[in-house]
Amino acid sequence: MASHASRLIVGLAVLLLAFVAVPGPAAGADRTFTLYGDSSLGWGSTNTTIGNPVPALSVDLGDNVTLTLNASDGVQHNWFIDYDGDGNDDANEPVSPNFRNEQIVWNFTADRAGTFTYRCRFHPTTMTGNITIAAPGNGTAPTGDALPYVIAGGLFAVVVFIAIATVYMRRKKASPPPPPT
Ligand SMILES: [Cu+2]
Repeated sequence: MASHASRLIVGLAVLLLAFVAVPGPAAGADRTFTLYGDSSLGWGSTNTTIGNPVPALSVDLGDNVTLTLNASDGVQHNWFIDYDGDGNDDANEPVSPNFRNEQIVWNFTADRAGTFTYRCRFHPTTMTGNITIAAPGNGTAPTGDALPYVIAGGLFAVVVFIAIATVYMRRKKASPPPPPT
């Protein structure tokens, strides 16, 4: 029976090591934005604040960006990042499906650093905004994003340590007295 507690301690230790070995959010963070589109007014973060160009979006390189796209003006729209600035959605640019009088949820990976114009392919001059994709190390955002994970990791390590110590102490208390010699 003693090996049961030992195995539990080893298991917790492995769990702790595995967690410590993970260096925070190395892959991109999840970012979400909601946009409302209108062919004559532009984009807005709410359906009463639509303008052109507005609003500006900021993410980090490698982020998984989820957009909730809305339109209710009766015409087709899409959303794309005009990486090369030619006004067209190209094969190597993030391009959403078309949407009309509906809400769609679509995601892409921010795979190029810089500040770009996002547009609608059907209204490329009246529906525009800026998106900044920050490269690692050139801004404060990555540090700010990582901080909660670092704190959570530290707290988790403390909890695991207390759990291991508790199991160990209980095991010692429960041990039968040594057999008479
Ligand atoms: Cu449009």
